[in-house]
Amino acid sequence: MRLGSRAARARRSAFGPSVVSAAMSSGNGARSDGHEAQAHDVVVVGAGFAGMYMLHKLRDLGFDAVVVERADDVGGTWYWNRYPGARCDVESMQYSYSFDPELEQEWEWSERYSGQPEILRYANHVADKYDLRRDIRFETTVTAVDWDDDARQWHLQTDRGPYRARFVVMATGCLSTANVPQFEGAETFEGPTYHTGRWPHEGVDFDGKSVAVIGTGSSAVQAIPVIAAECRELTVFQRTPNYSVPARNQPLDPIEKADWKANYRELRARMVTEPAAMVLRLPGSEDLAKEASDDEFARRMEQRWAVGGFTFYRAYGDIALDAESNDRVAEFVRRKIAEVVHDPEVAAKLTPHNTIACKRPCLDTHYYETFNEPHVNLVDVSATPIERISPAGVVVDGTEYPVDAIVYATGFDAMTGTLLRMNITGRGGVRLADHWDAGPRTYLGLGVAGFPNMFTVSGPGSPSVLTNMIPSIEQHVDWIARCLVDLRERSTTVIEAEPDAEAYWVDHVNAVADLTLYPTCNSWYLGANIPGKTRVFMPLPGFPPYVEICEDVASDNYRGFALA
Ligand code: N01
Repeated sequence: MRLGSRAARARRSAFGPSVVSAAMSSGNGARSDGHEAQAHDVVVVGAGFAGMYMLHKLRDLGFDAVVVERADDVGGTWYWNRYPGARCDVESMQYSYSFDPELEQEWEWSERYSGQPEILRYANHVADKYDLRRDIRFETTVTAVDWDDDARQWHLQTDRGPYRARFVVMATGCLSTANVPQFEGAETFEGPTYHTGRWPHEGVDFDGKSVAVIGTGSSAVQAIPVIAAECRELTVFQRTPNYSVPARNQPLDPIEKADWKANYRELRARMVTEPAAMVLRLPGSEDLAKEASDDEFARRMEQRWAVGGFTFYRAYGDIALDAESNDRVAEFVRRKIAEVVHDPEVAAKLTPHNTIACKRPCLDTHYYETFNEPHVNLVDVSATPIERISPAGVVVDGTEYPVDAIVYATGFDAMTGTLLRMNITGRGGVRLADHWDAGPRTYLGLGVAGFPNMFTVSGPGSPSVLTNMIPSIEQHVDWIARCLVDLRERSTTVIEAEPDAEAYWVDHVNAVADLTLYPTCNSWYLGANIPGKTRVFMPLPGFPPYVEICEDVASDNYRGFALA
């Protein structure tokens, strides 16, 4: 068992003293609020999979790093999203860290796709194994982050006192700020309300209750069948119908698990050459859907529908690129919905007509089937939005739907929400909120011009949410760690994305996205789910070429970054 390097344990600071009084340093911009600022080489914000690995890596490299985390334990996404049915839709043998062969050999996944409790147990195992908690400050919320140009360091204010550091790493997750729509009268509702991304830890009992679920995204698609199995009556309020493909979850076959473990190094290496950083059960094809004969098309799609999972979307190479091919695949799913759902009126309401997979694709277990249950109702709010929430329930078009509890499965202020809420101010007092007024601007999704020494893990402009998140996180953490070591070796104290490089990268992300069908839907990828948010396609499609670009930039003396 590795507990981090001796140098790290000795808390040797690579860049300066470990604890400095904020009062003493008020001349260089530290807030003098009476608290002693803890000084570190690096402050990492967030103790999810990104923050945990970042801390482990930095310690091993001899940096003095600390993580601040608003929750009372590790896990990030998997700490907060405890709603019924919460499960990862990346297969468990691949949704795990690769950095330590011992870890991947000793951990036992039980299902093809792990449920939230198992993933959270894994996060806790990692925290224990590498003794991470001693450098994580839990229940600590960052309230302001200010760059001090004279001292070349960041000052962080938290609700538990100030910190200062040469570098900050934002490991804050892409989907970590809940979106709760401001429905009129919401506060008057007399029953309990829940957001899927803020689920109570003690669990919720829906037995005998009448429950409303608002939303039909990935969270709702997972939660609806499980809530329906528990409650007396379920009413789903759907604004946009969603395409979903069967996950085909099942206990993990011991032979398959053993095979992965025996070949993990080779398979991990293969994963990062795949478009979404995951190896699929059937290989992706470059054939064009629109050119396939009817028989061949039906055979191939049926096969992938039966196998389940994201392999469905790689049946042809042009599904995300060509409207005609996309619609052919969409029509296949529409026919499946009509086959599964007994009531034609309900089936029609559940049937999407937009581009398939331009919103985040959903995988399900009995989602459409659930609407055949006599106690499950579907209310279409596409034409007549939810009017208000009354003390007794949800009101649409003058009709009140009385319920005992409301579940908001209404998603997140994705990719930028958490960063912007931290009040980050860069060089010259420029606020990140102003710099990103017309949408997020980054270089490689790693750095922001005017915000020196601040790194974002899986930030906007990187493939992040379009991939298996853990390999993407590892790639970013490894890149940042290598960069910090390079800076230390060269006695360089400041690295900052150049405005030209950032402008080039923003154009590049947009140009790549415009080659795809992604921008054709009102998705959270575009910020379209949040009223007033600027619509810009935020993640970069194309994981493997991106990894090469990052490597190339680092090898070329951090091309596009100014070093001082
Ligand atoms: O959120 P969403 P999510 N009135 O934004 C509706 C990841 N994830 O939490 O489509 C009525 O997708 C909204 O309607 P519309 C994954 O990346 C992964 O479900 O905007 N409805 C939509 O139906 C995913 O994409 C996993 O018209 C309103 C829903 O709420 C991301 O998290 C599991 C409304 C929100 O859907 C977010 O998924 C779960 C309003 N005013 C999540 N406002 C797995 O790994 C919003 N809606 C399996």
